[in-house]
Amino acid sequence: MGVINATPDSFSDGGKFYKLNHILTRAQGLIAEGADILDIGGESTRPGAAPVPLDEERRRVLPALERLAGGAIPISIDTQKPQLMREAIAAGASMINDVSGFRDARAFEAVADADAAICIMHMLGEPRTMQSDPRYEHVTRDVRNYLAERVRAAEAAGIARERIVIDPGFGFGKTLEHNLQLLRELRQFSELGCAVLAGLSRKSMLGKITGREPADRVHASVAAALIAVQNGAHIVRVHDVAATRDALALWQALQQN
Ligand code: HH2
Repeated sequence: MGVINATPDSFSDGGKFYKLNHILTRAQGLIAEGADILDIGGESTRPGAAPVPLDEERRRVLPALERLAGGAIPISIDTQKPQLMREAIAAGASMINDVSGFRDARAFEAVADADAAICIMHMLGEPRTMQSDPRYEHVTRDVRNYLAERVRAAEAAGIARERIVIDPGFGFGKTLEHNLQLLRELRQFSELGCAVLAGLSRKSMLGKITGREPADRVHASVAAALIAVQNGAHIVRVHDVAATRDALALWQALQQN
């Protein structure tokens, strides 16, 4: 899954792909690099980010979605707003990716009648405060229990399990130790019977380990994606598609021979 941040303030690629023509060029580039899905988001979720009003978020993502939907690959829309979820599905989105785990009481309802996939991610608290002293009893068990409960709630709202992707939410209310433990124990999430998505690309945990800035975290990001796939991830959300594909091609070749 290739990332497109249609935002002026994302931590990872800081406003480079904000304008429609930049988004479309970026999309073409990621498709050429071999992305299987594109994830377009109009609201930065970096720690401390300010919320974006519906109108502004809509203006950032819908024109791009309208141009890209029905094209070479499926489009995912990264949003927490039920109204935008509905509009995105009507405009042809194949997946709704909600970093708040469909926390809004109207969120499951907004997607239930469609056949789009949904990605339920775990986040402790909210972006503004999530990195201030996050605590768990046992991070993998706690996040897994949360996701299991959200999957049950989604099914109760009429969303078939085949449509549901789960994501432990690396960096969302987690310390470096929490993130490392989740990566180490990622396979426990596949046991829930849903596809597992992992987003580690350029995140601050990689900065803490390598001492590098987001744009220079490509090598660590590729390693992280490879480890995630080895540990059972079905989808990896990445900024550097070509490099990740090459690493995964080697892993796949090993599986087949
Ligand atoms: N991470 C980010 C945003 N959306 N969605 C899922 N499912 N999983 C993730 O790990 C995830 C996500 C944050 O990364 P990025 O989009 O690069 O930055 P920003 O939120 O600052 O735009």
